Amino acid sequence: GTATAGSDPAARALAALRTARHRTGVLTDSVTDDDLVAQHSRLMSPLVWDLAHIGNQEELWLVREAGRRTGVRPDLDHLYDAFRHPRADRPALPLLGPAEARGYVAQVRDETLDVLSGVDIDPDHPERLLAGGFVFGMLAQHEAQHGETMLATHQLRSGPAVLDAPAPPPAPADAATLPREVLVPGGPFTMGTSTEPWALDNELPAHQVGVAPFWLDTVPVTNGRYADFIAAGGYRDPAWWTPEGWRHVQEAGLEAPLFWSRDGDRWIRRRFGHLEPVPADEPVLHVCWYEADAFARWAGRRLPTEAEWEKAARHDPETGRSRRYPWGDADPGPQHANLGQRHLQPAPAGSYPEGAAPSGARQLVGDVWEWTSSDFSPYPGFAAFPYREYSEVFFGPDYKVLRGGAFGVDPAACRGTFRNWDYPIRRQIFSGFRTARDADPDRDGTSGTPAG
Ligand code: AVJ
Ligand code: FE
Repeated sequence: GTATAGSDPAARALAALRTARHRTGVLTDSVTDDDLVAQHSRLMSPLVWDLAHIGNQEELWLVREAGRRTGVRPDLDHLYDAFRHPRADRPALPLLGPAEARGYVAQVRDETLDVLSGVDIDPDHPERLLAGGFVFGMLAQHEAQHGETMLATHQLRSGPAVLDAPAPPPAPADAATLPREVLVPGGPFTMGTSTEPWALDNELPAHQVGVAPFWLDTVPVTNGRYADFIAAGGYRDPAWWTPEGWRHVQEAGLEAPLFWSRDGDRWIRRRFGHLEPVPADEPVLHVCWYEADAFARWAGRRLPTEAEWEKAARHDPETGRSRRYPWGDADPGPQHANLGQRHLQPAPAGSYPEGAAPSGARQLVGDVWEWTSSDFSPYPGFAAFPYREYSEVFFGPDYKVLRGGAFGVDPAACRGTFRNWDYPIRRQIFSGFRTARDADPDRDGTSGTPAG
């Protein structure tokens, strides 16, 4: 059994729902009602849309579908259907106002708690939505994911700071002397999962994948190294960019990560309403896939594939099995990773030695989402559940996979198998990366072929 299976599933579901709702409260109560209904960026919904959408999805899937109840406001479905209305159009919709939206989500939550108290969370429940409490986990994760989306809206919003959190702890003493890269041995490993009760459809099923030996950065690429790329003229030399990436750099006028600006001869950044010098030892944040890919080429390296990333994060060479997290099977704690919006920035590179993977790589989970070279595609045996619009409609070459989760990701929506995706031009998300290179099977002695 895993750490999940050992704890009471109903208590776990309740805790995750409460944590998500507490954070929704922080993100929506910290701004004025005017700010709540305003659109801070065309890339984002008004916060009040996210709020009622959270309630509407909970009503739809948990109260009505799994709980077989009439629901609270089924008439609202169309307004809060993300596929019916693109984000840019949402401010013009006849949305619930701030007080109505707050009342609505509270009413839905009352129904949810009633459903939860009346259901037996059996791992073998005949209804798949209820098996292992999946539907509660799904909605807690949905709300947590919108928490991260709303956090991105806060970051895009102008004006004085409204959010506050302590800085992450300083880097541990050995951060400065870590090897630059770690070797991940070749051979097959188990990718994806068939046992995590709250895993989403795109993480299923567990399957064997062969990976050649490769070297991976011990820590994510830092602001300092990224600034070297800028100083070396990286944004002005098409040699480092794919043709689409180069076109995008020209059209969008990219010169640095989003939210960076020059202050004399140094870089400063805007972070949740504060202007501050860019810290050199912190993982770079708010870069798009094209920028990550170009940096890697400039550095003589490449982005890791999604399979490489997951092998580095989960494979235990001692036992040959895949862990739930880099550090083992235990749920994430504050000693393992920078998650859950405890801090409002990544921790310095080299932090969280207790969260290291067997290879020695650190911060694979938490701090910044990490771009991979891979398109978002289904695993062999994929089946959409519970709805095609969660993952299936996004499969294909338009979306790149991100792994690991950033400081604003809730632990309930974070696993070694969790897959995120976005367009390669997006950088309002909390995205960074690390780089890789092929190992030389002769020199590095990791062909995976048994000796003799
Ligand atoms: C998995 C983060 C790409 O925000 O579009 C939220 C999560 N799905 N509501 C998104 C999601 C439906 C999704 N991402
Ligand atoms: Fe959603």
